[in-house]
Amino acid sequence: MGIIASKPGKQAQVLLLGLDGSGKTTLLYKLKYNESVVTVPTVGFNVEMLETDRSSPNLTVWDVGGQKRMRPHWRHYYADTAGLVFVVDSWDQKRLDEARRELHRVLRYKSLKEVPLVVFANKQDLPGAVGPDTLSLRLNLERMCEGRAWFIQPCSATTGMGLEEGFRRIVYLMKTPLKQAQEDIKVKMRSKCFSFTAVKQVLPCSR
Ligand code: G3D
Ligand code: MG
Repeated sequence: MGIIASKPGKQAQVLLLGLDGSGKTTLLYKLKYNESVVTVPTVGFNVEMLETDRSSPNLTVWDVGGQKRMRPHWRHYYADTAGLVFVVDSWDQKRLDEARRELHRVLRYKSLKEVPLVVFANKQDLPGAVGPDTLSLRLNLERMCEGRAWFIQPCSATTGMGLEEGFRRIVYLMKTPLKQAQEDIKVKMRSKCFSFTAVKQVLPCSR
């Protein structure tokens, strides 16, 4: 019996957004199958289920195309979204302003007001990629995310670095009241050993 059957009704929707070429589809399939896939621009969407530990809902992850003509359709996925993941190409500095504008547009939607956010600072394997601190400033995250639980996760979708950590964080933020999450993060930052104890593991599904 699979975990889905042993956790009836426990399912949460995570929306994976970001500009075209930021690495969303690569990230989703690396996380799910631990395989680097050759991607083509996503027209429409990809959807995959990720299984989590018994205490957390499984995740239905929607990877929606990021091209300009697809972005007006993003809002059709907002209603049931419990967690938001925004992927940024940290190497392509020419498109960071565009990424910021699109992220801010998403965050202003009323129905996403209290939905937790994890930003993946992707393509950290490339020399010259900006780190999470700089990216957080360039995206003006602190100000835009007032009243929202959020986290920025450096990662590489091609090597897999940071992917499970980032998804563990979104699960944790989805499960934890905002005040407690902020307290936990402060305590763990102070002790310099930042780790999430509330969520054991996000396990990629077996095929
Ligand atoms: P998207 O789904 O957000 O549109 P894709 O983006 O997953 O299709 O990825 C776009 C391109 O970026 C792909 O290269 C992919 O291999 C590359 N890419 C994604 N993540 C990373 C990463 O972490 N590091 C590096 N170096 N490249 C990455 P192509 O050449 O097929 O366009
Ligand atoms: Mg894609």
